[in-house]
Amino acid sequence: MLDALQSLAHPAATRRSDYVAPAWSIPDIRLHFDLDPTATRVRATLSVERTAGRHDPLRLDGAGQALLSVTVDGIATDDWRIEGEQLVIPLAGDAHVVTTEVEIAPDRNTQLMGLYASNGILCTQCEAEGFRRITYFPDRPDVLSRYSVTMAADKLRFPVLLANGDPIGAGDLDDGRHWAEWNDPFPKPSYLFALVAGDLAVNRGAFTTRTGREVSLGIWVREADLAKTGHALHALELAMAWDERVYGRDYDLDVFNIVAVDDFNFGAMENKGLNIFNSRYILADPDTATDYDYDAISTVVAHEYFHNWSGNRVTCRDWFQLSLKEGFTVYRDQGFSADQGSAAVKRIEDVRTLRAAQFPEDAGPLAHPVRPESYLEISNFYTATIYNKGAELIRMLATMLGPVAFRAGCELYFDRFDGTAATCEDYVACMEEASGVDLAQFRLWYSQAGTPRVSASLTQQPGGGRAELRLAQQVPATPGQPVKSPMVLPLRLKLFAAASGRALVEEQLALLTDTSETIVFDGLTERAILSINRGFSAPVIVESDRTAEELAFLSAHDDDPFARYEAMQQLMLDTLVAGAVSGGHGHHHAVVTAIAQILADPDLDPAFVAEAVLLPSESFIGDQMATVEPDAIFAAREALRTEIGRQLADQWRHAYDTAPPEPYAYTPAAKGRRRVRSVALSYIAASGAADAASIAFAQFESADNMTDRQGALTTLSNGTAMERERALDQFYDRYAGNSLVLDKWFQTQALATRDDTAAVVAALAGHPDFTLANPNRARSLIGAFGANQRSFHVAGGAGYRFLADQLIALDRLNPQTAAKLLPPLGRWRRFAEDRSTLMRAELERIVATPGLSKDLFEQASKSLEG
Ligand code: B3K
Ligand code: ZN
Repeated sequence: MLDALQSLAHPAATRRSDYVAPAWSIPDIRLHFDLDPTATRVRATLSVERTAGRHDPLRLDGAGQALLSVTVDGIATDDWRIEGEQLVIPLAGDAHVVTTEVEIAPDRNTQLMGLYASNGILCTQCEAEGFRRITYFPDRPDVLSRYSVTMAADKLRFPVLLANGDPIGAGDLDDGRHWAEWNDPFPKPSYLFALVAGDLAVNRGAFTTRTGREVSLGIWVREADLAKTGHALHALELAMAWDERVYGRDYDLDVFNIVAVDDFNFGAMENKGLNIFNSRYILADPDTATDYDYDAISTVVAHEYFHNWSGNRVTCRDWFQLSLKEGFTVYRDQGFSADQGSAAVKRIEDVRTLRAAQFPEDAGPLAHPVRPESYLEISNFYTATIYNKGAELIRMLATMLGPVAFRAGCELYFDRFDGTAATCEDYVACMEEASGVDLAQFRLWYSQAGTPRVSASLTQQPGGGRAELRLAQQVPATPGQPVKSPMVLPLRLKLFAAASGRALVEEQLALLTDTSETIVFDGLTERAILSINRGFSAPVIVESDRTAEELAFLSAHDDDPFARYEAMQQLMLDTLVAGAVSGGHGHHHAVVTAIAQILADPDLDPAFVAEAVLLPSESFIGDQMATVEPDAIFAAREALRTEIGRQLADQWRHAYDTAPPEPYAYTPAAKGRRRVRSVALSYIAASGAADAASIAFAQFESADNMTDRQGALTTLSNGTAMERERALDQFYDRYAGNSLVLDKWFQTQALATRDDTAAVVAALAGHPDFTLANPNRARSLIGAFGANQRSFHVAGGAGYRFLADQLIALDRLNPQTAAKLLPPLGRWRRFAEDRSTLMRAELERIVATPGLSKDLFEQASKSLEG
């Protein structure tokens, strides 16, 4: 008992350097489930084989289950012991058959890891370490086994029984129960195991692979939701074809099933042949899902499908290699989504996500390399660094190697490591071998945390002529990594002529490998303007000395859409930071002019326009400041929004009216028009126009789709007009009982830019529809509030107390989800003392809470130290 308490107080770290290959392999496992929500019996029969030269006993991980029996080679034994979370069985020979029987209670599983119940559906989540909550097994990704699964359940309550692989048989039993058998021929680690039992309806599709395999596709949901599955099914078919075409990867089983459940800790899970999804990434119709939701569904469906190769066929040796599958798969889903619409807008969105989620992580107490060195709880490492920065690493490889060598490297990797558990190093080595490019320095991207800062300064002789570009890099210190080496930074750059706007130096790829380097451009005939890190070719922060006039030029003339967007953002940021620091107006005029130019450019894609005219978020502005001043940032941003709204009042009206409501269609063009309208509406409101609320309310009432309805609701909910309450009430009544849409109702209010948002959020936590038991709902209120910089940091610390109270309560139910919501409190060092003291006190209160999970303990204690 004492041991257990001590280990809770100081959970032990797992270190990458401690990796030891498994002592036993488990070529085959047979599982039998007697399913029942209150008491499920699981019998696991393992064929175990000793690794040559090893003498260890068999160690099986297990947690939260009652062990009923152990047999070895068919004979019951009590020659076993429990050590911590392991069942240890001494075995004399080199090969045995070990059977355990356990009992678990899915309906009491609030962590949503292992086998649990979601609205009457029994389902599983095993990544990373959930399988040990189902049965005793070496729950590590480098033990690959062939799974054969039988299950029995009440036929009325659970008419559909699914597992990984192919269906083998099914039948009735005497007592109102029935059974099914599934077989997965591909050896897989335990984290990819899945099972579902429930009353589900299916939307079926079919896909024929290039090699002629007929694959039956199925999207399984509650009967009432069947009409909302068409978009996901279509996305799946597109993703299957794309992976064949772009990566040469075919699907390998006869069935591919997806099940949607309402209670899910994250987006979705790539279990072999049986993906399980958070219903928000499957269900869509125009009345309930926004364009953003539709896009996210395509992306997540594609992502999980792509894992069939990058993750399942080639898996990870240990969890430190997580980015091997996640970074690569994000890169693959980004490519897929870019191919479905505007690649430029997709790139802008991806960079915005990186800057919103990953840059702050890399600059804060939880910073870690893309391949971490240690963890207390692996669930805490499903981060923006592993996923999004990891994807940027793959993108840099593709940029540096070029498309042909990159594709050859991917094929080499898939072929060489098919059916095995690989490492990030294996991937890089394949890229090196296929391209002949030396990637020694590139490997630092896997081991060094922190976002590199690049300073770029172009000096030129007056009137044109020779120009020198001085580049210097600095990688900041991060927790545990005080000193860094220079990295290789692939920077796409181009020079434009200031007067004529023509290209002075065509785009080139510069590799910055030293701390500082100078690139010389001779014989330039005009004054040059620098366009750098085009396409965001390296995930770095560029600090350049370009003037407002030069940025305005690039925002109007750069031929790389990302660079154009970026110049605009920089211009806005400079203005906003200056405004937040001094209260002044900075370059308001330059920003307004640049926006006017974008609005007047008839050749631009509306979706790009909508992105380009959006101001940087409050938190991103804060990231640029030595000390974050939430109120000053908010004030500066509102002042600029008002100015843009007023000075361009006619243009916004024009943009709003020339894209009049049209019958809903989910096409890139219609999506772009909706996006522009919603931005225009928000600027009309920002201008203080007297009729803004009535325009928004009219849009709210007449909209035939959720994008327009929610756009109007957002505008109203940020304001104080009486239409706000009417719209919120109508929205609530209309969607009562639709939990995904009610999440939007909570989220919109938690993100509102009103003075009373902190109080509104606290009251909403007591709303009858609020529950911490459903992760989507918890995120929609608590997660959104943590992202609302000004309201979360309301003077006096009410926001901090609220978050800490909620996290402590949530931790008792669902540690993984609680830990994910902690980071806003961890940024305390970035704030002035009045706030940082209060934030730290809440972190200390969390750490001191008795019975805290490893998950929340790790995040909170590291946030205090880092
Ligand atoms: N691989 C899963 C994530 C599992 C998270 C576990 N804490 C989904 C995905 O990234 O595709
Ligand atoms: Zn993934």
